[in-house]
Amino acid sequence: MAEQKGKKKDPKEWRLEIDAERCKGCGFCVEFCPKNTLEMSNEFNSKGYHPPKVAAPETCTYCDMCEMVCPEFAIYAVSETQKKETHFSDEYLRMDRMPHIWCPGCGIGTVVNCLTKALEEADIPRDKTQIVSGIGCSGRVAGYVNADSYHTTHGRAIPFATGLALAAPDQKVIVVSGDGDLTAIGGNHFFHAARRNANMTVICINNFIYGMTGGQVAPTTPESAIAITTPYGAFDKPFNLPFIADSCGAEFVARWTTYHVRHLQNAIKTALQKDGFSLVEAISPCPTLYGRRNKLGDGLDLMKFYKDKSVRMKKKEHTTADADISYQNEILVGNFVDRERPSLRKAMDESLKAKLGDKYVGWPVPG
Ligand SMILES: Cc1ncc(C[n+]2csc(CCOP(=O)(O)OP(=O)(O)O)c2C)c(N)n1
Ligand code: SF4
Ligand code: SF4
Repeated sequence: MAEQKGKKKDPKEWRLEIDAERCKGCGFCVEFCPKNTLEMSNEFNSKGYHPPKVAAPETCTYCDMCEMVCPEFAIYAVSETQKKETHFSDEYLRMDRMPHIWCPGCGIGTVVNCLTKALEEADIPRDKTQIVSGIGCSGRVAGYVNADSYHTTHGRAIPFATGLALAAPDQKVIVVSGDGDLTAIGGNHFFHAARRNANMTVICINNFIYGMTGGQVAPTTPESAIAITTPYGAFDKPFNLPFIADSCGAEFVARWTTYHVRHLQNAIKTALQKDGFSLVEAISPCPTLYGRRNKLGDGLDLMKFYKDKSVRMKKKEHTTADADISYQNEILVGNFVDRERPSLRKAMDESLKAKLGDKYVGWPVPG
């Protein structure tokens, strides 16, 4: 990928490529193109979806918005002079496993784009990247990333990642998992990893529901939302994940939605540059089990909702305590916390070195 970073792209050198067979017709690219370059075609691909088409190529500024937002990695800019022939995520993913399992209009693929772009921009090579996931639709991310990746047991991504980060300090350990996996069965681990400032970046894909198992209520389901286990509406107060991570002492805490692809990518990049515990919550559509059951429309409708209802955090006005989410109300987004404190590994090394002196053998272990 020899493309020059940060330079405005010359439209004469670039064109858009659409892989119609990869497309599941979600319409994200058409809706979120700032230049109205794209429109949905009337053609069907072999799976029965309508892919987009480039209706007005002369309007395209090659801003990459469509490439970032497309959860199927199906639309991308190419340039012979800039030697870019594939989607930017191709390098980081096991493309032989595509199409992925995620439903049309699911936001998980969009979060994956933000992660791969952040890895590229943070200059973290694939052989220094460790991806750990738990179980769930979001938990399947580990299987698609073309790096060392681990699909662990339900709720146990964080303890697995803690061991990995302590044993291999030269690696960047990244947990990508769902809100149910991380904060219900895995909740205890989540608090303690933040408290201990364990060396990892956690990306929590929060779709407000247990997706993979059929739409049961989760600790993040907003009050009154319908889930299969709360047919008259959820009645528990949901977790405010940024507030929990902040209170436990995380070094970096952010929340964005899959509509905010640039901010999400930048937040992940900042998180990756932290040594200790960082949390990026990515609010993401689950049209199949949250959207449909609550009659909120498809993935595109949920994305439009994020666009309309997201409120940027203002440092002077808001803290993470204001980041509660209630049903169909405003969603506070932003980079909430950025602080420095010794990571788990540093604290452990310093404490043991002070107690044991030369008897303490740190990493790398000689021989
Ligand atoms: C010990 C155990 N309990 C329950 C399950 C069933 N299970 C698998 S995924 C899942 C929920 C996943 O929800 P979430 O983490 O929100 O991810 P999503 O599917 O929404 O991305 C559950 C309950 C399991 N696999 N193992
Ligand atoms: S690159 Fe940007 S301007 Fe061009 S079609 Fe995609 S979103 Fe629109
Ligand atoms: S069930 Fe929901 S979270 Fe799972 S792939 Fe489908 S839309 Fe995505």
